[in-house]
Amino acid sequence: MTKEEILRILRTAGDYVSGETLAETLGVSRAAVWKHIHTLIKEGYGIDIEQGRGYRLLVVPDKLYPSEVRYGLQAKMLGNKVVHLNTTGSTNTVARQLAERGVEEGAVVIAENQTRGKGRLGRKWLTRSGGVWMSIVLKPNIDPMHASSITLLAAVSVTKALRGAGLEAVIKWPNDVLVNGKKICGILTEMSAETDAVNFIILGIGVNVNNEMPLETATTMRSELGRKVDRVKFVQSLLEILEEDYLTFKNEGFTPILWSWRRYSDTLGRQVEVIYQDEVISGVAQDVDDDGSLLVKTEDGSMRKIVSGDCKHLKSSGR
Ligand code: BT5
Repeated sequence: MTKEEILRILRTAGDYVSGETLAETLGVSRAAVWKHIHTLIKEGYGIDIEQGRGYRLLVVPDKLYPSEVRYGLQAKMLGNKVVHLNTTGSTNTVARQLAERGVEEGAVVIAENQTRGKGRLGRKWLTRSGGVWMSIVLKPNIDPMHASSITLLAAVSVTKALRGAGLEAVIKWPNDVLVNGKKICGILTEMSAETDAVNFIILGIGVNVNNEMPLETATTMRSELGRKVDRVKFVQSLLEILEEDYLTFKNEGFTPILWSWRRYSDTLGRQVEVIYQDEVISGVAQDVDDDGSLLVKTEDGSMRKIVSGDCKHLKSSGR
């Protein structure tokens, strides 16, 4: 895309580049170059225009534009296409529409804000600008019964990315990532499947980054680190880690992911209370099974396998 190309040239040059050079390099007219420059300025890029010298990039906006996310991104498959929206209902819904129209695996939908952010089981996900709200289209060749592996995998990748940014992130089964006991990230995987095959999975990830978050149970990267975070760098590192974990999953299966999950888990070894289909199951969280189910040892000594549910940590694991 010419606009992205212009940005790439201006970034690499770090100096003025004439309209003529841009036009020649890209094989378009100078008027077309000017049109793209105008759009970039409208999008918030600070570009100095000097007669006789050309254009110089001075300021990049704090937006998760495809041209930012894809610039220097090491992931090959994830982010091969990035759709950016200033505001939308839910990025999961947009990603689903793209997947239904046959978009390639790895497409990412990112919004600066959502008006109807979705949590699990019809719950709401609070969205404020300054966070990372994105959905990724995946097409794993797995049994639909094993789709929840993707949720656990994503929790591992987000935890690694947060740790890379300097935060002591841990996982609460099944899909929450916590820092200092507060939720910093939620994951919502939605699936389209036949009886024995997955058509696609929409992996929705919400991370509180620089945004405000009024919930007492929630925290943000900014408030934990005491400084603003470079969202583009964070998204890039997340996509790169996620791609690596996803390839491991495809090549070696779920076992290595599960070991990482166990290492980062704050749930295992704890006294928990899990709400599962109108039933409250209390006991000690013993392990996760190879389909991502939680194994809870109840007071009468029996072991319960919980496929999905809401988990409350009761006592410290002492870990
Ligand atoms: C989740 O649901 O944690 C899944 C959240 C997925 C959000 C992403 S954002 C991009 C993509 N597009 C979407 O529309 N969704 C995905 P659940 O486990 O049901 O947790 C929901 C609960 O978390 C709520 O009931 C609140 O208690 C709490 N919550 C809501 N917003 C939050 C936030 N921003 N940060 C932390 N906790 C939040």
